[in-house]
Amino acid sequence: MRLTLRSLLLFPLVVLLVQAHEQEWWESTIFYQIYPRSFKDSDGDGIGDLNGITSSLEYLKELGVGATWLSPIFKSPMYDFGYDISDFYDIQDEYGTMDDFDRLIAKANELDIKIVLDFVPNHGSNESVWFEEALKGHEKYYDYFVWEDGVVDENGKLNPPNNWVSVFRKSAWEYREEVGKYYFHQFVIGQPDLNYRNPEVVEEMKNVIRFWLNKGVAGFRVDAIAHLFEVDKELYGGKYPDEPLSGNSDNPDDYSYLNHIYTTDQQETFDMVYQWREVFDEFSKKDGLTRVMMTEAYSSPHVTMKYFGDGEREGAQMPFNFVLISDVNGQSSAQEIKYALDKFLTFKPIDKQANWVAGNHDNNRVASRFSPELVDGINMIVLLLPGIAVTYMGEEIGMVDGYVSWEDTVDPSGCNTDDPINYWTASRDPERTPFQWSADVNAGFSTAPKTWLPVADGYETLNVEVQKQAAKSHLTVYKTLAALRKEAVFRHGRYESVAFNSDVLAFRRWYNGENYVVVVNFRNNPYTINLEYFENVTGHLEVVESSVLSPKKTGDVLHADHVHVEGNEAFVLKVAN
Ligand SMILES: *[C@@H]1O[C@H](CO)[C@@H](O)[C@H](O)[C@H]1NC(C)=O
Ligand SMILES: *[C@@H]1O[C@H](CO)[C@@H](O)[C@H](O)[C@H]1NC(C)=O
Ligand SMILES: [Ca+2]
Ligand SMILES: [Ca+2]
Repeated sequence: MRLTLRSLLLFPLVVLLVQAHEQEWWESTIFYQIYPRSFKDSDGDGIGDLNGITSSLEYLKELGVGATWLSPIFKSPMYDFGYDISDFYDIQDEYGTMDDFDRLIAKANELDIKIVLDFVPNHGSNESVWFEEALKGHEKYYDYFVWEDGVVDENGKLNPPNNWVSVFRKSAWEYREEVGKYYFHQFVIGQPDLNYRNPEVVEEMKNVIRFWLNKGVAGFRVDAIAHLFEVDKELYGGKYPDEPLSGNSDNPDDYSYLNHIYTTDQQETFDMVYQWREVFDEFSKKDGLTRVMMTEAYSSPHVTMKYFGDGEREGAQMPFNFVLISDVNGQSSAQEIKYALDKFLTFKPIDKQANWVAGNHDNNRVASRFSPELVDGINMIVLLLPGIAVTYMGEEIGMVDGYVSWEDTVDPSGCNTDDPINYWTASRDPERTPFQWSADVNAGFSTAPKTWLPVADGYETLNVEVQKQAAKSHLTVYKTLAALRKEAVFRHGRYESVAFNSDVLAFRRWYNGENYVVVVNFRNNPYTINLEYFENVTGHLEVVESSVLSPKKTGDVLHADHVHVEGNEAFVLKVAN
């Protein structure tokens, strides 16, 4: 029997109806991250906006994506491009109006695409009403922030309260004459930390969650969660203690200079996540739709797993699994990649779902961190491993990091290096360049004379339109994978993997007699491998999909005992039996 893709797609549906347990919407979908500033500009000011997103939702539907999470769209002076929120209950003008937002939700509902927003609980903005009122001595709002007295040295000079350093370098304390105190900011100066030891802050931020859930959002991605609580200074005589030196840097301005034992991963943070989950569940109980929480923390597996819950209380459904970003890159061997992939699966609670994230607005793009040839291979891993897939916009077409000159650099993480030569190692602008829709001016992103960040070189050939028309492209491969992962074998099937050598990784998914093998070669060396290593993988294997440069075509038949793998090739095989 010659298996066609169509029969592959239809047959397991029958099995699914008979055997599979119900999965909720979020368990089997792809979450597509949109960085709104760079996705689609509807009014020609060079900045992406809500109407741009609304008009592009059909594209997400075509991709096979069921949910999108949007980086912040709230009112902000933009010192950290929207992660410094001055009004948590309103939309930033340049992104649109509340009516635009309501239209976005309506259109998304029509297309059955869930909208997830970014919740930025750790800090507000120094240009918010809350902070302005605090500076005026309004007690309620003064207590919304974290204040501390400075330390006067022997020369009579006022210094910050302690050695704490901002993630974006230099002291995490900023003096305000109005109140004669320093406020604490884990990120930029414009992002004063909120004081979670104040119950009014806790309630206010729960109200923020309620406000947007009431507007119809399906959940939140929670920003910078590890930084939520600082140590309780009452345990240290009422003064925040210095953090110990890490030995990893000689420069006291560097974040890596200290071990952040008092400003990250505090126990109270997990409790707050569980409290937020209770708020989510208030809504789920009302209408039966589960609201999803994803938490952003680049932590050890032990710490990451605490976000799921503590066995009694539930937390986030998706503590982000960043191994493909933080543990491996284009230099990694197949063994190291296997080790990284196994990590989350090994540590996660047995009844929870894994999730896979290979890119986001804070990290270099897959094509740049690995290589352009590996884009399809990484997408196969993200979309076909057990668990939830997360795709950063542009990874489906293999966008590369854009070149952004020092003069054009706007990301505070780049600017704060004060280093016109090496700024690019810290800047996040390269992965935030405008989405590449077409070969038109500004890659079809905007009609403006100048866009907020320059469009990446090469967009004339690397864009959605070109890849849609191509017989085979990253985009067509991605769509096949997105369809494939809807099958029972990828939703419910078991998983095993092996590094055949330092370059080639293969994994198998199987369920109810269905049997698939995915092979990724991370180097430009060809091999012949024997896939009979895997139990029940024998005889004929049919090619279901292969990477763009692969000579293998869908429908080609291979023999399990000698499968030739080209350099940098990746493919999905189905055991034909
Ligand atoms: C807020 O902080 C930013 C730095 O992040 C600074 O440039 C700006 O002047 C501050 N605004 C006020 C009103 O203090
Ligand atoms: C191999 O196939 C047999 C027969 O279909 C099945 O009973 C067994 O569970 C399979 N084993 C694995 C590891 O897939
Ligand atoms: Ca715009
Ligand atoms: Ca904090």
